[in-house]
Amino acid sequence: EKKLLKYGAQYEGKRTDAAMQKWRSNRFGQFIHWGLYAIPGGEWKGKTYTYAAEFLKSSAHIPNSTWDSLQYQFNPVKFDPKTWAKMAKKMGVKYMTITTKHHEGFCLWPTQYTKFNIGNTPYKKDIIKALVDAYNSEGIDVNFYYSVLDWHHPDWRYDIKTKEDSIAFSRYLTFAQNQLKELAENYPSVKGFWFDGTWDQSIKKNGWWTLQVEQMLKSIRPGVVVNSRLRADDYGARHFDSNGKMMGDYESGYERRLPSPTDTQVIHRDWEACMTIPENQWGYHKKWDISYTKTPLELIEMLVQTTSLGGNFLLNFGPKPDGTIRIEEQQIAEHIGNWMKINSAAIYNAGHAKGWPRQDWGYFTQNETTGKLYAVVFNIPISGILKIQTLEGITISKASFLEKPDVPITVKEIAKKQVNLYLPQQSFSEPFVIILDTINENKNKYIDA
Ligand code: H79
Repeated sequence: EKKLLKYGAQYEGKRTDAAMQKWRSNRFGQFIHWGLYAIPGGEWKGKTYTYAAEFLKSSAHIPNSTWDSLQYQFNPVKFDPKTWAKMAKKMGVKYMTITTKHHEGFCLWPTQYTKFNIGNTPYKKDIIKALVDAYNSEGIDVNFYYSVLDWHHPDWRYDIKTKEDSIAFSRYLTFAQNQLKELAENYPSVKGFWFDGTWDQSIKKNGWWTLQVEQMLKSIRPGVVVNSRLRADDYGARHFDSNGKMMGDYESGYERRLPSPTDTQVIHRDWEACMTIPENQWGYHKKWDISYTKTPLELIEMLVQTTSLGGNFLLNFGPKPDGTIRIEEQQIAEHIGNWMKINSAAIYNAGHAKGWPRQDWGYFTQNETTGKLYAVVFNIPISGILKIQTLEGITISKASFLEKPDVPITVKEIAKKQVNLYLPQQSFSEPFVIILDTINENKNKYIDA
């Protein structure tokens, strides 16, 4: 039965306002994890730690005082925000999400609420402002990642077991709320907030605070988009409230994994998957090869699969302590960008192709405004014949390559709801897009009648 909730979902279904439509049409974003953890880069006292580099403080049991003194070494003298923004633009992302503060508690902006911030490093300058300005100049939206979990702040608690915990943690919640208000007020073009580190009992017991923060951000910046990970309800249910309704504006539970290509649940809501190139490294790790690293074509397929299921794909980069982006990440970005330059029509403002079944050769995406249908092909049969399973009453009138509209593709209906596309004899080195023109006989019949 339905529970009466004070702090549950605030609305049902997808948001339809312009800000949310922009967020959705972006589809491809760049995640950036940058903080003090970039300095040791997964190594401490000559030892390599293979777990996530941004967790080194925890993995190597480094005391606060030692870790916090990294602040006095943070000096990215080669940091040029314009270079980052240009690389992101070329890669084809429409938004970027930056760690304003990760679990370590170090703030990349000169916050007035803790001294543990960029203003008290040799570098001094506001990195968040530099990135917002540079990315916005390239037409890229900027969102703020904020870890509620904070290893530095003395008032952070994992659970509330005593009166003292409760007093300390309420001071912490005020601190975090002040910081978030400061971010929303000082960076007026911010388009979204991406919360993390909200899984502990202390937050689950304070669901009221998560709703208050969401409402505060939306009152300062109307239209701002907030992820489900922030939220907990009256009973400590997270992401989805105790009545099963999603909280926040989009589901953000897909971390280093995607929903299955046949998942029919996710298409009914907005969602985003965040992905690492290595197995599990978000911050910079000196050693690139301690785990499998995904290839550009694998990442492109993830982007397409995500788009085909109506989600956004947020691909992570971990810049070096000197302010540059490692060569391996630059090369991957370049490859993806070359692909996007040709094929992005199948990505931006595209989503789930309504009603179309999953196909062996790849994925359908569909433009959310025009309804135009794109077949993104990853697996070509040796026969050179793409078998398309169509829908009742839908005829494919024409098929053409997005990149080379003049190269003909023969279309033949071979049986009910089965169409063959005959590809030209040529080899392909990259996934490619075919635009399908369709005639909806159902619709025509309806109009005639
Ligand atoms: O910022 C990146 C990582 O550093 C961060 N999230 C991405 C975006 C991250 N923090 N923690 N983790 C990833 C892994 C933590 C997993 C656990 Fe749990 C937290 C295990 C137990 C508590 C969450 C809640 C997963 C299982 C239960």
